[in-house]
Amino acid sequence: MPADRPRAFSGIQPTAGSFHLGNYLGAIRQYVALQETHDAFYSVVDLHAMTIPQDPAVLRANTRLATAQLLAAGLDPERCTLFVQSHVPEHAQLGWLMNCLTGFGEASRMTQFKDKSARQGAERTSVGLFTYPVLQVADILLYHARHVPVGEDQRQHIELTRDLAERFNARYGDTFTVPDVHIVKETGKIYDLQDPAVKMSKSASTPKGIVNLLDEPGVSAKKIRSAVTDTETVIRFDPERKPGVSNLLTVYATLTGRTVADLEAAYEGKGYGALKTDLAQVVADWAAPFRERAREYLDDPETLDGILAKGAEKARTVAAETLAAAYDRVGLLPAKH
Ligand code: AQP
Repeated sequence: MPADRPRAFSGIQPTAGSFHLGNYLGAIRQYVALQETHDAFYSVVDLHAMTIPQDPAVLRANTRLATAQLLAAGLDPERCTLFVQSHVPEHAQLGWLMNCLTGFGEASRMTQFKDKSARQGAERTSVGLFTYPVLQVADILLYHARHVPVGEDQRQHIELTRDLAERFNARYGDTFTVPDVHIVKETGKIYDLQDPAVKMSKSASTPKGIVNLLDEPGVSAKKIRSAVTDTETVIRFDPERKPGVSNLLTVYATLTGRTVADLEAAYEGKGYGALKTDLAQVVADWAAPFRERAREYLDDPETLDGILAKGAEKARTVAAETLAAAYDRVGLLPAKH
């Protein structure tokens, strides 16, 4: 990988039996694109997954499952560095330094934490969930990432990353790269099929509102056909007035490479039923080879683990150097070996 390429970093949690369309269109598609232009590091962030209770066997299985899906979606271990977060202990180590640099009030303003903790109640919310954005800061800064491909829901966390990088640099001298968020406007927020006012989300959506990439085609088709639209009949992109139809058009356009204008013209005079039936087919056609490739990786855990071992080794080389510099800057006495 040429050294003059800018770095990219992003992480994705192994917290479900499948990624959903929001994860794919909002984030993973961008991971695949950036591996061509960037020195890209992508992590299955299992430490983040632990911010909510996990069954150990399920977490282990989901970590392989997440990796298999990333590869199936087009990540190429020859073009990017793919690894599991807990295999690189520097993440937790730099996370501690970042915790000590973050204000309590600052962390309390993270809207994702506020939403999730309000849903769960304070007693069931872990301190880990509270500090998770700070660990995410460490994830990004360890690799001197210039660009961080994420969905819109992560924008505030990348802002926090920028603030902490600047604060550290101002206090201790230039150490970290201040990253830019990389959000694709059209797909940065894919909406729940049943409630197009909110994002598609594994923890908040009802099963009918979320399209899982590994679902059987019949299951996804049924969900798409029962997507909430509006009382008009015109197929027009208008996120304000027609959020449901606009969301379907976004998914359709992105998966096929057609423009929204082209789709509007093609469906002129046709009803929502036709749009939904065709979109169900588009999703099924995309998902069939994806599921097949993911299955092949899952059937070969040795290859999968080998890819992760190589990825962790590459990631550690970079992470260890950054952590050592940060430790030195803040005045931690180096251990003598
Ligand atoms: N609906 C979405 N539209 C666009 N992008 C999305 N992402 C998530 N939902 C959407 C992006 O997917 C990446 C991985 O996210 P994560 O592993 O942190 O999972 P998440 O954000 O926790 O995903 P969920 O489904 O939304 O989970 P919950 O319900 O737990 O919050 C991120 O880049 C994210 O922006």
